[in-house]
Amino acid sequence: MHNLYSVKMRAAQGGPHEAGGRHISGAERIVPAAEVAAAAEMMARRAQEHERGQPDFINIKIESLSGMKIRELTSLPVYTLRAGNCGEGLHLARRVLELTGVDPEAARLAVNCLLEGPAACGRNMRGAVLMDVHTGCRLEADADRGVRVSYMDYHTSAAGELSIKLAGQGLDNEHVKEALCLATKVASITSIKAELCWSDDPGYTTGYVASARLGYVRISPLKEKGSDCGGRVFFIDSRSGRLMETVRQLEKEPCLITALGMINAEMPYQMFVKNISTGRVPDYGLSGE
Ligand code: WAQ
Ligand code: MG
Repeated sequence: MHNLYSVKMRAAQGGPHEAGGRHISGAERIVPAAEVAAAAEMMARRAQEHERGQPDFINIKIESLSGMKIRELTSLPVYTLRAGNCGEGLHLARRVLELTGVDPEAARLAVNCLLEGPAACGRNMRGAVLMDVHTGCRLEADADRGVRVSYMDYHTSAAGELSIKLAGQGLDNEHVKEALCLATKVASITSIKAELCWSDDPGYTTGYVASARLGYVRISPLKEKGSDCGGRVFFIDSRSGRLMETVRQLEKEPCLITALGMINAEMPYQMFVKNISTGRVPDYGLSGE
């Protein structure tokens, strides 16, 4: 795995993001030199066809990763839980966050933060909120931008296999593949205990809670159809004293997914709890279930 390039795209409406433009779309890949041009072309098209609107600013950045150490990861195991409505979905999300060790009050604050729009400017953030796992205090330096996770992708062979496995569950779409990649990188950083996410795309109502202990737990629905509020919260133990290092890893450390975890069929919450308490995942925090 040498001679790899990072290809990134971000698109906005009403000017560049840094000049206050509204975020439309973003994407990134890590590809061999021969695939750089095709990846860039695909991203330009994707930005122009996004359901959030027509961008008037598209930035495509291409960088060589030559000489950089690239971490190889196995994707988190995927679970899917179904809720009767958003309220029930958000309740499930809080329970799963608590199973990962997030303080119940911090879990409540995180859900409210995404419901209200996490950015200080009242819009969605481009990146994620960093929240203390015990106190629910926000730790990110810039509350409008948040922390952007970057430099992650699937190795070509893993990407092909993933599409086939996801298709078996009717899940072979870009939202799932990209979110699983991001969540796998985030969960691999030991100072991060959990993540909560739902999309800002109005048509996409499934969200997830992820952690290294529990896996990638999809919950559907987490928001009403038509709503363009969405975001991500990463829970970090700030007592670890590794805030700056964690942000650097999230933003800069290249990771490639080279192997895949299980893709499970949809299951009821109780079965999920049983599955994780009897599987290879430690039963941390599961007492009383
Ligand atoms: N780093 C940090 N935060 C990000 C990043 C990133 N690279 N990309 C997006 N975000 C934040 C930002 O606040 C967005 O508004 C928000 O997340 C949602 O981004 O299994 O599609 O790309 O069915 O709209 C989850 C469920 C889909 C997938 C998530 O997120 C499934 C999704 P989106
Ligand atoms: Mg989006």
